[in-house]
Amino acid sequence: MTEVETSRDGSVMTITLNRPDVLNAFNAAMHRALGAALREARGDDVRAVVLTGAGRGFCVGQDLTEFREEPGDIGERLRGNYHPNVLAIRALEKPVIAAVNGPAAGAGVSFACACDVRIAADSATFVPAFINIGLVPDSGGSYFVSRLLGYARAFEWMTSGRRLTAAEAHAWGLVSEVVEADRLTARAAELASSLAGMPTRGIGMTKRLLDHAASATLDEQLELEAQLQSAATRTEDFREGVAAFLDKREPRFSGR
Ligand code: T3D
Repeated sequence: MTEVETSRDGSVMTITLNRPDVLNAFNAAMHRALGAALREARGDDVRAVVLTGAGRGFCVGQDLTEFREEPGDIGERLRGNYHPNVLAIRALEKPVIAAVNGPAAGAGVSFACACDVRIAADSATFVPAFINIGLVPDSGGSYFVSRLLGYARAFEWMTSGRRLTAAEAHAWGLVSEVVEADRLTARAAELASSLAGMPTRGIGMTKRLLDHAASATLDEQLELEAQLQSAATRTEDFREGVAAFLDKREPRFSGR
C-alpha cells in the first residue's frame, strides 16, 4: 500500500491520501509521499490538481496514535513535515481543488483550506479538532480559516471544535459546492478539466496575486498586478485569447 496515490486524466492530476483505515490521518510516510506528489504536480503537463481521500474520509489530521507515548517537539514536526506541503500547494501555479469526500479534521481542514477550491460530498464533515485535544490550529488552519470565514466565525468555530456538516460549510462559504457523495469524483473531474482548459499561467498568477493581497498595501498590490499583467501579455494563451475573440471562435488554450 502507498500512503498517497496519484493518477492522471489528460492534464488533470489526482492526488489521493491513502490510509483509509484511519480516515487518512497523517503519518511520516504520508507527508513524504504527499511531498513527492506535489513535486510531480509542478510539471507543465499538469494543469489542474485534485486532492481527495481514499475510503470514507478526506483527512483527519495527525495520526493520534503517535501521541500515545510522548508527543515530542510538535513544532519541529510541523516545520519539517506539514509546512513544506502547505507551502507547496500555495506555490503550485495551477488550480488545486479539494474534493472533500468525508470527515476533514484538524490539519485535514487546514489542507482542504490551503487548496484554491473546495467541493464537498453531502456526507462530508469539517471538524477543527485541535481544541478538542487541547491544541491550537496549525498547518495554516488559523491563516486560511480566518480569511475564508472572517475573524468572528473562525474564532467561534475553532474554539468550539464543533463538527460542521457539508451543508453548513456551504452556507458559511467554506466550500463552494456540495454534491451527492456518489457524484463527487465525477464533479471534481469535471471542474478540474474545465479549469485545466483555461490559461494556466493566468490562473497561476491570479493565485499569486490573491495570496499577495492578504498582506500587501494597495501600492504594492497595484505594482504586482502591473508586473504580472506584463508577464501575462507574453503568454501564448493571451495571444490565443485575443485572436479567438476577434475571430469570433472558441479559444484553444495551451497553458503556455
Ligand atoms: O504531531 C504533529 O505533527 C502535530 C500536528 C497536529 C495536527 C493535527 O491535525 S491535531 C488534530 C488531530 N485530529 C483529530 O483530533 C481528529 C480525531 N478524529 C475525530 O475526531 C473523529 O475521528 C472524526 C470526527 C474526524 C470522525 O469521526 P467518525 O465517527 O466519522 O469516525 P471514527 O470512528 O472516529 O474514526 C474512524 C477510525 O479512524 C477509528 O479507528 P477504528 O476505531 O475504526 O479502529 C479512529 O480511531 C480512526 N481515527 C480517526 N481520527 C484519527 C484516527 N486514528 C488516528 N488518528 C486520528 N487523527
